[in-house]
Amino acid sequence: MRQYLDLVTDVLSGGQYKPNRTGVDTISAFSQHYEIDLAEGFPLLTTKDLSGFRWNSLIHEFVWYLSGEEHIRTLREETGIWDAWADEEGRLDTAYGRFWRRFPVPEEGLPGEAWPEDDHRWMNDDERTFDQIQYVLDQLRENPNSRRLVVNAWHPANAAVSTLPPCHYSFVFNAQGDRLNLHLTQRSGDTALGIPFNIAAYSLLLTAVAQRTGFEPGTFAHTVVDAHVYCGEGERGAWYADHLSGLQARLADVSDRSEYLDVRDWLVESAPAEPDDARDYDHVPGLLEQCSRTPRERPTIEVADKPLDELTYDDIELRGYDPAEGIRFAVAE
Ligand code: THF
Repeated sequence: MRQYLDLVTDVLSGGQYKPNRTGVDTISAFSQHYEIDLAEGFPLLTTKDLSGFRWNSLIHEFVWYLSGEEHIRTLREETGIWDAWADEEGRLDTAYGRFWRRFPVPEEGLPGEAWPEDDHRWMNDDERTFDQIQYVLDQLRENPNSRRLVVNAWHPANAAVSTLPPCHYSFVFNAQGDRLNLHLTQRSGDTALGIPFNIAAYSLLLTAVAQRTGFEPGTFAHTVVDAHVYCGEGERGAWYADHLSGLQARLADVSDRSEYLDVRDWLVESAPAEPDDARDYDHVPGLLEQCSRTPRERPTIEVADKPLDELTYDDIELRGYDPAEGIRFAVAE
């Protein structure tokens, strides 16, 4: 997919060196945006292999989002990708589904303020919470031209105290003719690891919601406010502070994909070794290799015809996926 490789090269070519809370430094760029037409196939990257254990993580994460759970006790039996941010009991502040399906509603508002009663159709039983996904599904059937089909995972008070507030925190469905589109806003995006997962998960959500409301899956649009590439810890990360302009001059001279490999080789020879050989916290070499690869034809996806809430791992089938080799990147915590 051209859009993803363009994002990678835009961040590397136009980004700035930026240390952050994780201790793994980044090359970071502001306000990146792209659009992917799902009519051209399902946007699972073909320039690296996301099948096997990665697909397993991705689909179980998707099912977990829809579950509305505020913990990862079920998810962590299938994948470890969220373990670092949960406590021992599996509780997690970044529980997307908790906010998608059970967004907290005040007990009572100020005089004149409108809030739903306990028995309102989108209020959950036995708690003052609101089901944003059910609201969207019902509105798309009853009022498809609505411009209020927003699902919001950002709760300001929770975000202020959370260990990791939601990264992809708000999305909007928008129907145009028989096509249903989705626009996702993300405050912070790990270009190598998280973004390929996010593209796939929200494209799957758009496909599943469109299928259930009588639309064709349309465009997935993605805005990433801080799009970054992790570039290593310690001396390795700090090396980029002084050498980013050299890297960017070399990237500006690339005229053919294969030359990204020359830039990678220069980098691997010039930069100090990573402190821990077992960890690939510097994502730049792997991403340069990925940029040297030509995107292949997109796969397609089949979602079983059953209610959204009943979907399980086995209900999502990927067809015709022929990716290049996988690439290892270590996740910064
Ligand atoms: N923190 C950082 N630094 N990057 C992220 O992508 C990220 N997330 C979530 C929360 N914090 C984050 C967690 N999601 C992988 C993928 C998604 C994650 C975390 C980690 C990951 O390591 N993917 C491997 C496969 C690992 C596996 O399947 O076990 C890969 O190669 O893709 C972004 O939402």
